[in-house]
Amino acid sequence: MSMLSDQLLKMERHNSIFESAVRGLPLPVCAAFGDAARPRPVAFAASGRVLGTPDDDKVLASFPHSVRASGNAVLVSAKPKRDVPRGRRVAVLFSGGPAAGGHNVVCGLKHVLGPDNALFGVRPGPRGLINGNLFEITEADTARVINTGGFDFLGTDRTKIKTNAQFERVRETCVEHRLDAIVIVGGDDSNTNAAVLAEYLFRDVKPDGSGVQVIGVPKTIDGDLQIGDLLPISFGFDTATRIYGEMVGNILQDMCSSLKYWHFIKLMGRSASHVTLEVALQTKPTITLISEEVAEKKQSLAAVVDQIAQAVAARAAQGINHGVVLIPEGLIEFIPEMNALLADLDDVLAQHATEFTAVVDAEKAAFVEGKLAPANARLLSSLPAHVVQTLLAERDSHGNLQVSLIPTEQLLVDMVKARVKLIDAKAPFVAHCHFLGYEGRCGAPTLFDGAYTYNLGLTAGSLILDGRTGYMATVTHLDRGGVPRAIPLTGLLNVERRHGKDEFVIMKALVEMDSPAMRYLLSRRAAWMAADLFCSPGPRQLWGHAAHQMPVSVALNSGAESLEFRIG
Ligand code: FBP
Repeated sequence: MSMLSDQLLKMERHNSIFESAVRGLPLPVCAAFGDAARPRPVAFAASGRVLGTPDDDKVLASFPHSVRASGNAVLVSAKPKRDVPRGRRVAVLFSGGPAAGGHNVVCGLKHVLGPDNALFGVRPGPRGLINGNLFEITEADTARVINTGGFDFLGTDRTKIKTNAQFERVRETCVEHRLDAIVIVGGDDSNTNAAVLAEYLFRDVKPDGSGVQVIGVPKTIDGDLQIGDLLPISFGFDTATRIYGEMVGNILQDMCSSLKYWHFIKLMGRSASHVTLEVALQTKPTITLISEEVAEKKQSLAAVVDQIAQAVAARAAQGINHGVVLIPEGLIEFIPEMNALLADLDDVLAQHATEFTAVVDAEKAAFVEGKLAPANARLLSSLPAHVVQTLLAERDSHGNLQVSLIPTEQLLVDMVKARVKLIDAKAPFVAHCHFLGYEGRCGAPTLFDGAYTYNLGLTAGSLILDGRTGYMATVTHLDRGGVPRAIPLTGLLNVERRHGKDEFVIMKALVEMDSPAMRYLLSRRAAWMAADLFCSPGPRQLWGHAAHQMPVSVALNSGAESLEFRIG
């Protein structure tokens, strides 16, 4: 066999030249954890901040143990942990969509728990916890997965632990595997589930009557799990937006080279438009739609279409027949008339679930239209069949509509084409559609995500060794060394009407119109539309000058002086 074919064979199973190199990438740690080569657990103390929501009374009634234990106090790393407990058995799982850096959370956990405690991986996600599918994670495992993208080491799923039977099965898993703690790496819904589980497992699980600790870790590429200065961003957002930023930069470069196409690019991000805002700040495209702005201005679908069509016609009048339009994945849900339709649909589908399942596919739309308010029924019947089909599709286990399946970009292109013809029949308009979604979730973490997640793992493990439960791990001051903290989950819970009933939820953080990042976009957007001022952020770097960047929107919103992050 030739040397080259031998080398190619060795690359199989995650051993490309790149993957082998990133395993050796050094990760900085917050000063609180001491030496990066041998990070030590830290103890926590109350920071003086207490969280709460208008629904505090209802939260106390449903989560009495957790609220009394934490007092909803935010914790901050205080000093190195003395008398580190031994023999702890900790399980970790991924929940929801994958995001870059999850493997480093596991590595941080394993390293801080040390050889005297055991870490178990749960496969896959909450379903694995219900089914008791656990295996012990070794040092060799962490050396293999560190700095690699995706969640493939453990897998993930979207099961919501909600029925009594499911809770009982989780308790059985804890007893069978003699667990002391569970770490749930997930988004807003999964961390809400972590709060519920922390209360359920608070006591009477182990033979001595004690409970099982539950700690959440904030993950989602959508960036909609943010809690002011306590949680500037969830992990995975930076990597995903840097991957999308590179691709959008390339398309902008092609647009300006070919000079004949409009590109409509939908970007992932189920509800909030953080991903689209970030990619716009990185690349400066022709048009950027922000769902929250559409909602605030109460724009109809026709108004959004008209806004784009007018821009197409205005540029055509200048002899410019190209452009790039960024579209947030969740746009449809923020257009007021569509939002009213979706809320009505959710209630109808929840109330008539059994009848709806029995109706044959071809008649499902007519069945639902008969039960909707007249205006909503009219709107539904005006939409293309493929869009209606997606709106009627099964929700995930958290009750979410699968917005990534709605072809908003194609819907807009069709409607803009028709509208441009009416404004200026001679204006050329040739458009391509793109959806940048799944390709951004599992890339190897940026240095920002890699370091952030490793320190989140160290923080989550320290919280466990410090005897805490019902908290979400966080690291603040990302441009000034990094400070490990803990956010009480019950201090974040609100009651929201979802799918026809009241539920406890951690509210999704939407793009705020008066946030510095949004204000910056608004201050430059007209100039980007008038002339092609775009830039190409290029491929993400793990070594060298361009590696030490944090997301532009995070830097702007946190008042940082530059894009440079600094941990350690
Ligand atoms: P999480 O909030 O669970 O991290 O998932 C985010 C996301 O990537 C959304 O941006 C997208 O709408 C959705 O997951 C797609 O879900 P699925 O992987 O089930 O298709």
